[in-house]
Amino acid sequence: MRGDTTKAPINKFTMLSEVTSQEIGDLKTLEQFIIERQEEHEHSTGSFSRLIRDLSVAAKIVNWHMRRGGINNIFGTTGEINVHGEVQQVMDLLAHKEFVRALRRGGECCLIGSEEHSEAIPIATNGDSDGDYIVLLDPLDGSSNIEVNVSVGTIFSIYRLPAGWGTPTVEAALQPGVKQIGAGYVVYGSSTILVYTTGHGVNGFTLDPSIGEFVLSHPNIRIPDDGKMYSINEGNYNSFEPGLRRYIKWMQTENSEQNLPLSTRYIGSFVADFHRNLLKGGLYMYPSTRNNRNGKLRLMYEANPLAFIAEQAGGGATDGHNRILEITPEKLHQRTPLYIGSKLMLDKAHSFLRGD
Ligand code: P6P
Repeated sequence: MRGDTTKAPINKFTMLSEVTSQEIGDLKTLEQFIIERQEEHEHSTGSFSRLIRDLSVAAKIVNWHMRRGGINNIFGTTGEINVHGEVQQVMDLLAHKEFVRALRRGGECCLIGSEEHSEAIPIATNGDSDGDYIVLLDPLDGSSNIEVNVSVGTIFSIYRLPAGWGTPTVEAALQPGVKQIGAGYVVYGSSTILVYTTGHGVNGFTLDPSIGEFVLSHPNIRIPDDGKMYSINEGNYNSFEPGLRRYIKWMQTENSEQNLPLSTRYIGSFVADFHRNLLKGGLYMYPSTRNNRNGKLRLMYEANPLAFIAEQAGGGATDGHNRILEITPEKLHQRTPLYIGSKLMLDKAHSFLRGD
């Protein structure tokens, strides 16, 4: 009704078409949010804010390619095998190049570690690397799912170049997860959402294609202490350690008093499984298996960044025994078993793994 002053308040379910131009101003973009929060970093010069902006620009470009992949025939494999002996997807390489390009242009980053590149990549501008930050990333996790239209994601981890280090080398990147100054992921799903933390809580931003901006949609995310879903590839059941097999069987028992059985939800895309568990409660597990004795997930650019987010949201992450963020890294691409998500589910898993 014209002039109706009883309009419902804007919330995350409000369609943009229902929002007047004045109300659009109520939406907070990622860039506005970053600038608002800038003073959280001592000695903040704005360079960290620009780094997050650079990552978000690359995410928008990857999203643009992704949404047309089937039309532009950029799905499928490159015919190459990546550094880990895995078949490389066209989109893996494209995402890697877009993030390297954005970080190189932004000038805030001095070194990149990428799942798609065997060696760390120094980012020297005008002959000298003047960036303060090291970015480790999985440009496109779960990419084998792309051509069947299943959600995939980008994961990034940010460290400061240690003071007085000199020329950045891969050793400068090999810092334990507790030294991260930022971490995040982008999930390219039914919508494209960027979630990140700088150690002051976790916030999520949904890409609004009509204005080309990530808009704050999930402020101060907290993971439920308990959950009703667990994520694991049960095809590997027979190679799991006995305590884990007992834990899985416990979750499958019929016991209404203990709200059992739980449900299993396993997308085969870590970022998608993690994002659902972060919002709804749950536990993702990728333990040691016959084909991956040290687990499959990489410590530096998969486990550490999402462990930082999980802990900042009130959850946790371990290798089944030790806190992920305290593992001292030895190699850029090293793997680790991973248990990550709701605190009470993680505690229960540890109890079974200890044989309590
Ligand atoms: P599996 C994708 O390759 C990935 O790294 C994660 O995103 C995913 O959770 C896992 O591997 C799936 O591995 O062995 O269960 O197919």
